[in-house]
Amino acid sequence: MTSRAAAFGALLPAVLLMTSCHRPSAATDYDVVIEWKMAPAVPLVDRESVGEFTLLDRSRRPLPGATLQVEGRMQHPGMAPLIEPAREHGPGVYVTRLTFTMAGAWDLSVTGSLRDGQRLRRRVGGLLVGSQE
Ligand SMILES: [Cu+2]
Repeated sequence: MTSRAAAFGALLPAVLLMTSCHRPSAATDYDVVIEWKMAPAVPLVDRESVGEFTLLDRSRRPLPGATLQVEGRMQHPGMAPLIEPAREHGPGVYVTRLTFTMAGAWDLSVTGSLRDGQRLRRRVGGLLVGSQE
C-alpha cells in the first residue's frame, strides 16, 4: 500500500462520520408532523404544480420559521433530483413550486432545519406525474 492510499484509508472513516452527523437521528424529528397536499393532485410533466404543507409539533401546534426545501426523486439511475425551496405563507404553512421533468413515479421529501436548528428529513410520499396528452 502506498502512503497516499494509507492516508486515504485513514481519512475515509472520518468523512463517513461527518456525513452521518448531518443525518438526523430517529429522535430529532420524531415529533414533527407534516400534512402535505399537492395541486393538482396529479401533476403534469413540465407544468408547474404547487405543493403546500403544514408543519406541526406533536401537540399539533404550527412550527413557523423553518428553513425547508422539497426534494423530488425518481427511482432510476441517472436522474437528477428536483430540489426547490419552500417559502412560509402563514405560521407553519409552507409552499413550494415544482415542475416535474419526467412522467412517472416520484418520491417526495421535505428537508431542512426547524427554527431551533433541529434537522429535518421526512418523506412525504409517492406521487405519480402524468404526461401531457
Ligand atoms: Cu426519471
